[in-house]
Amino acid sequence: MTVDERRIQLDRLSVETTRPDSPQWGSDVVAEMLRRLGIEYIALNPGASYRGLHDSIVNYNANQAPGLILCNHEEVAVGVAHGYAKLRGRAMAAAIHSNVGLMHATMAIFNAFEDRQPMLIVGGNGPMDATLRRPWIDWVHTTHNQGELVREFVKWEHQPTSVGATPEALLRAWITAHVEPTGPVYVDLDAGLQEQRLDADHALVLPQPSHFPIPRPPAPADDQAKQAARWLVDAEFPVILPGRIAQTQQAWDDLVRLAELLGAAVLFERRGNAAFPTQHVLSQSGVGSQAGRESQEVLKQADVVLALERNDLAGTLRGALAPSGGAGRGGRASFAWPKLINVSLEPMLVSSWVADYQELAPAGVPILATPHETVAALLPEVERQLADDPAARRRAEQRTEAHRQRRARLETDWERTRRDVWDKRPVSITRVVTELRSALGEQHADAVLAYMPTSWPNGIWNFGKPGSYLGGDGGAGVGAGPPLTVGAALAAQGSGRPVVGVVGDGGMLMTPTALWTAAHHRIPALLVVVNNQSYFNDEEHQERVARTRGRPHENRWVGQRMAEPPVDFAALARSLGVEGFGPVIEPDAVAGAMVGAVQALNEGRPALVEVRVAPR
Ligand SMILES: Cc1ncc(C[n+]2csc(CCOP(=O)(O)OP(=O)(O)O)c2C)c(N)n1
Ligand SMILES: [Mg+2]
Repeated sequence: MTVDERRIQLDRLSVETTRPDSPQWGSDVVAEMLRRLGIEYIALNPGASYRGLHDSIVNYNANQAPGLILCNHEEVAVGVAHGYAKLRGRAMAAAIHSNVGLMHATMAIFNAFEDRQPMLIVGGNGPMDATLRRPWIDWVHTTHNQGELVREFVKWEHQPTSVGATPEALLRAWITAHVEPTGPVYVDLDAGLQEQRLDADHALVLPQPSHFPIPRPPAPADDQAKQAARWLVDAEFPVILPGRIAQTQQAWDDLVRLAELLGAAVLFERRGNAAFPTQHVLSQSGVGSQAGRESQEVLKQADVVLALERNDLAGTLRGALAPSGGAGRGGRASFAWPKLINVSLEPMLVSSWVADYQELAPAGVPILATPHETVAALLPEVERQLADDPAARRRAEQRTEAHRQRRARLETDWERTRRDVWDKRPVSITRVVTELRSALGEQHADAVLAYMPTSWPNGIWNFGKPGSYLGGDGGAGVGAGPPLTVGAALAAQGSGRPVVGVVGDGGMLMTPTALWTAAHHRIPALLVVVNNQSYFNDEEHQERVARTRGRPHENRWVGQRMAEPPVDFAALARSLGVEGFGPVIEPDAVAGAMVGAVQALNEGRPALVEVRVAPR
């Protein structure tokens, strides 16, 4: 039995409802629009501010298309929608209760915004008509300009002021979420309007979404594609930096072809999704913790860099090329930049609030288009120019040979590291990932890695097809891992692809109830907790500060360690209805736990494995 033979379970109604011919209440109109938009699921934590909509989803739409996915915290609900979008490339919805729910949701909305993932968030508010309010509670849960709470990190927020204006608001929100760069949008629904009875004689005409196709982003300009191709073909040492790229087979194959034509080094980055086979000879860094150093060696040689929606391009180059290694104290060190071709739609989403735009990169060819369309446009140009240039073809072949040799050296290093830590106690993360991979067997090739913890080994887990790694959480908000994994598993339904998230103990403790959602709806997600019993990332910060100040770094664990009392994650999982394995303490016991967990997954059940690991 494989994962795709089981179906995710939605709550089944106790009493069947008969759907009326047309919407009868304000919120029926919203439910009808959600259906017309083809939204599959709506993650929620309930609340009276949208009780009207809740009734319409259940008793008007019969809890189908979209179906409710019940979450125990709004951060989880939005995180699930985020994970779903990362794999599906399309939004689902989240329903969020008034101001209080929205406050819980903010962390996850920020992550989704920073990760440029589409999502439709519907919220409740009011009643805005004070005469309709219940005493006290409706007053504290009424906020004026509620969307201001998230305005700085959604693409659009709006509160329609009549039932008639609501369908277009929802349609505009949906379109806005899906126009590149994609992102979350928030539509706030006045409880008074949701609960307004509609006039039977004045039926609303609802828009047909198919009449409003999503506008496409601009195509790369011809002159820029030609110029970029010229630079790449003429280069001595071109380097490709993929980032967030459409996860289609076409985009994947095109990038492989471009890199092979050029004999260009390709450098992976964990914040971007899998876009190029990490086992390819041209893949010149690992995917793990050493990847930064390996990439820097390569970047030192680059004379032309092609960046494809790469997060923090300037910072990446500064880290490799500036004398101080990047981090400055006022005044930046200068260095010689390579020729930069920067393909990015980010200039269309510059924020006045968060400095996510990073340092400006001096790109001689800045291309405002999607990476996949740009690569598709570059291919015929590069082919044509190479056909006329035998010297350039020879250089590409020589580079490919040099890359092959370096790649073999990297693989030997990775293998040595793996052997060195294999039997270590506490268990190494390298061992955990290797055993997980082995337990997946042939399924590994199809696996979706939905989340990667702070530490990750090189050369063990290859990303070999679109969707094999979904990239970072966007905003580095700890706690994203569990809901992202569950959301990706929801999106993977029917694909036969096993979905795995490997998360830290600190992250797991922030959003453990994502497990209950997985159990309740039978969403087969596998969470592996690499438990170092600490917020270890921050122990490292405290150690550095103490050393800089000449103070005892041995105290770095104070206010960081979580060993007393030890958290039993397998028991936590079981209490939430998920099969729990562990805590695994002995290196030789890791394999058995992984095999058990993968079996549960293949039988359609979510599972969690806790392994007590060495900090790094
Ligand atoms: C919401 C949020 N709170 C705090 C932080 C600061 N922070 C960054 S990493 C980290 C530790 C995370 O612990 P864990 O998930 O166990 O990973 P480890 O560092 O131990 O590998 C913390 C607290 C953050 N990035 N986001
Ligand atoms: Mg930890």
